[in-house]
Amino acid sequence: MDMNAFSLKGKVALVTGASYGIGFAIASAMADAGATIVFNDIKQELVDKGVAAYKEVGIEAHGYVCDVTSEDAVNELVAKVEQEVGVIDILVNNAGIIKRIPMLEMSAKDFRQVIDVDLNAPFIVAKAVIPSMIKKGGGKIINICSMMSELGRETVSAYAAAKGGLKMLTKNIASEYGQYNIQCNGIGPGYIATPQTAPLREIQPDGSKHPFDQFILAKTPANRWGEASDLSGPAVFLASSASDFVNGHILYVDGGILAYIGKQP
Ligand code: NAP
Ligand code: GCO
Repeated sequence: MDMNAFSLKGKVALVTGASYGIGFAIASAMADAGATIVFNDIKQELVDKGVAAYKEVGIEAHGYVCDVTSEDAVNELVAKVEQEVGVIDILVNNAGIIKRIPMLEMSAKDFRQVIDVDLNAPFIVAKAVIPSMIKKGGGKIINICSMMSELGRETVSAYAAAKGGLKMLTKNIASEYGQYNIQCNGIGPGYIATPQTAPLREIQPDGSKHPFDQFILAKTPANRWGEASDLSGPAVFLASSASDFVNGHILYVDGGILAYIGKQP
């Protein structure tokens, strides 16, 4: 096999919400594989911090301020990137939020905000990049799904609804645009140590692990939280020509959580 199939040399990758966290790790890995990195964040301050963080690891990333829930802002971003950097070959819909609120206490406004960022925005950004991908002869779209694309749990109704919908949006984009050599797949991370999950890992006042931390370790055969870098290889694979016949697939990178009933107490 020609291992160059895993190269992203000459490709432009847009990773949304990638100043830090999972997006930063995925973008850095794609840069290591040869891609030119474009990322966005909501605030200029975070974009500047992100550009500096990429520079620290030797990556000249192109950072833009853009709220992915705004269709006008996203269309403006894509036009600017195409002008200043080049046509987007790889899109990673990574930007996301979570609100952990029991459903009966959750306002419709809060529910809608999570759906807006985690489901509507991936639709908006994919819709903005697909026309140029078609013109160019193909492209790669990777949606960052979740364990909650398959499972529910208390307090995450909006997030689970969004990530379940994102799984099906992934399959639908694959179905509708596969004929144009566009592959759309998902990555479903397990529990990854990032700012988003920091509240679930806080050390308790008595110095013990957070109950949720203990719960997740018992549910994970790998017996550890994932690191954002655990997603690097899967992301490069799905962004490369090595996965040209993989379409509509959700690749779970979860240490085995979805396969495991959980450790007997
Ligand atoms: P994170 O640390 O909270 O980072 C999320 C990123 O998205 C931040 O850079 C944030 O920017 C950005 N963002 C949020 N709303 C945005 C908007 N409207 N427009 C543009 N950027 C926006 O989260 P993470 O843990 O890295 O997660 C990244 C993705 O992986 C999310 O989709 C998440 O649902 C998913 N995921 C995470 C885990 C996990 O265990 N961590 C597991 C499965 C899936 P600001 O800082 O400006 O808000
Ligand atoms: C939660 C966590 C999870 C992770 C991730 C798991 O509160 O349950 O935040 O939702 O973020 O999505 O795959």
